[in-house]
Amino acid sequence: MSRFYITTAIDYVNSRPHLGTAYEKIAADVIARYKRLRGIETRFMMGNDEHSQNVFQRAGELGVEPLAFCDDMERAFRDVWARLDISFDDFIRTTEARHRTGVTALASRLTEAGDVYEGYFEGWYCVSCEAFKTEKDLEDGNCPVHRKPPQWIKEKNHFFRLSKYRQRLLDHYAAHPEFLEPEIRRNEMLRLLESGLDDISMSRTGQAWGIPVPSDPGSVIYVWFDALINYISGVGYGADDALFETWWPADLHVIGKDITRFHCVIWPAMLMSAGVPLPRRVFGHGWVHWQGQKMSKSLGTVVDPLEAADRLGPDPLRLYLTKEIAFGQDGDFTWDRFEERYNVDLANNFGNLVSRLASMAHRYREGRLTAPPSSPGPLAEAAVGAVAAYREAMDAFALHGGVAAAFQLVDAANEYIAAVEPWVTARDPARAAELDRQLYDVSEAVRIAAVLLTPVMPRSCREVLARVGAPADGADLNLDRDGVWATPPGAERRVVKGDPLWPRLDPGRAAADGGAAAQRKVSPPRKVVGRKVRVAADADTGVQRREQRTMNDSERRAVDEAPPAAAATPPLTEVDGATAAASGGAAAVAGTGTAEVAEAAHETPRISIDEFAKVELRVGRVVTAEAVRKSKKLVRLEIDDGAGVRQVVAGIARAYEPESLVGRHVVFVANLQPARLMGIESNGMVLAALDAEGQPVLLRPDDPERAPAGSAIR
Ligand code: ME8
Repeated sequence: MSRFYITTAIDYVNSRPHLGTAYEKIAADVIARYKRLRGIETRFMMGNDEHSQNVFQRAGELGVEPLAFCDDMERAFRDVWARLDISFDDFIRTTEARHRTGVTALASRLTEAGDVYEGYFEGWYCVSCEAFKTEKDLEDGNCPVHRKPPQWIKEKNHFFRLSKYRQRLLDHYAAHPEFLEPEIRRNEMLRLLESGLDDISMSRTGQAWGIPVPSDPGSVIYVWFDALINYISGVGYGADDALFETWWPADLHVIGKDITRFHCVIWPAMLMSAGVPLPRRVFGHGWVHWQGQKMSKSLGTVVDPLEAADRLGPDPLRLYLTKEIAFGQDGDFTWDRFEERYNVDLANNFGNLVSRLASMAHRYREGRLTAPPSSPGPLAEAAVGAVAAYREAMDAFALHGGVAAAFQLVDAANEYIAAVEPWVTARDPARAAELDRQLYDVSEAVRIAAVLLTPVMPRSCREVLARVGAPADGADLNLDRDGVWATPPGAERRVVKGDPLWPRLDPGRAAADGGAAAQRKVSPPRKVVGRKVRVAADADTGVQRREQRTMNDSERRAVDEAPPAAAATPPLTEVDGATAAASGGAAAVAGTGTAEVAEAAHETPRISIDEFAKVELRVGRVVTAEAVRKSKKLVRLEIDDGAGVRQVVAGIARAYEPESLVGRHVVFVANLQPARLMGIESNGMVLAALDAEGQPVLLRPDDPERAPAGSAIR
């Protein structure tokens, strides 16, 4: 069996993880889980970097022993990683005995190789970076990363002959172009190597917090030398040869771009000196930005990853970071964007697909789906394409591309439902096998999408797989076996209904509350400024020809389901004159319509244009639709009104399957006062014409591209 050893940077523990450091662990976790999904034996190691001066100082400020402080921080870090579902196999601390053994062994090898000598260092040192700086590294005298002045230090140090390895490093880069990715980082390192290398300090004097230099116990190993060695001490270097042989060289070091030089110049040179093979690859990811700056504890620009995970769940956070930030580049985090993507990708897209499938499977097949003996439909092809694109992207560490490929399949399944209209197929008993095929194919597409997304959203995908009747834990899945389209004739699947996996949020609320816990509710209608309906005063516009008419029996039944105490806002019934004439009338079939309508259309008094102008009519797009429980007529809709999403209850269930409504455009009254129907708040009224039987026929714009959600109607 092939193996994969993956590591992340080990974190300084002077403060808790933030979303930037968590991003790295999530990305590495996605890669590790993907490798396991591929059936590759994987070892994923992370850990804590404890011998930093910052850690020592922080412990001093708190009046505790540094080791006791590190013990506490380990618990805090492990807690965060557990809550983000980071599946590491090993967690190393640089204060552990196994690490000390590895550091001592490697430092001795460098000395034996003649690559260590004593000298004096005088220059700048940034404690936050734990790095020596030259004048040209500084910006206005400050460390460019931490935006504060470094310290000037002068001390006796042990030096490592880094300069000796310049050419060998260049040769290695030439022979192994894959050694450092992405390319921009490789080019940076090549420029650095080409400009020449100085020897570097590998020890600090006057400090007790650290691992003593073997030949000079009065000095400690410089924290970066110490830290880098974790990658080999974690797999038994200097202590357990069998373990070391099994796992080293590492297949991938995942690190932030700010520490590329340590990993791609100093670390390989140390290994060359010690005669240890180099890691196969290093990936230098970008930064998570917050308000235009690197998220950084020393800059104080941090978001707590637990707050983000608590708000919408760890999986939506993992998805956001993986999908929205091209791996290798910088990316922004904002609460608004996080919530927006949650709504778009999860509530409206993937989650909605799972709900639609479950409700159709139960409505038409009591939850049992059977694959019929006919050839697979077009979704099979979409799945094959998505799996191939996913593999290619994930193998190249283009995690965002892998997720996008999985979502292509989700989109294809939603489009397929819209195209084949299973609710129409279901009306014709002669098309039973076709309906079986349609539903089974959708369930298969959902299953495969869940398999592909398992590395990113392990918990949710487990739930999705259970709901589509293919229960499996991530650990049981194998891409070669489970990422293949399979609808063997006669195969059965039991689809399970459940609460929405990702209830839709009111977008825009997050920024306002500055990060409080999520309230999962649908928005009340928004006040739309400057978008009032204007009605042309021209008699030829048709406005004067529009009529109001009485509610017929069917409409009355619909609104009669409302509790008697419902608000009594007079609904205005209004449609385009031509449509109304062709379909025999027009009706308010929904919404706050619990009140009386003037009797007898022809006796209805005419209204002035000013009165009509009080009514705000708009185009909306149905985002979700579900039957209202215990009602034969009402459907609960969530409608994108161009400024947000509002809930409207409509009396159209006899004429429309809820699933058929998703994605379609409707015309609605936007400024009705809210009212309750069957206990559900309704914020507006959807308009429909009525056919000869009095059934509603929904209105929609002739060209939704030109009149999208939010367009005013005059
Ligand atoms: O550098 N966005 O530790 P650290 C993305 N102990 N990644 C970020 C980030 C951000 N805003 N901020 C930090 C150290 N990181 C050393 C590593 S390894 C032998 C020693 C990344 O706690 C950062 O680039 O400062 C690094 O890869 C990791 O988080 C830990 O940062």
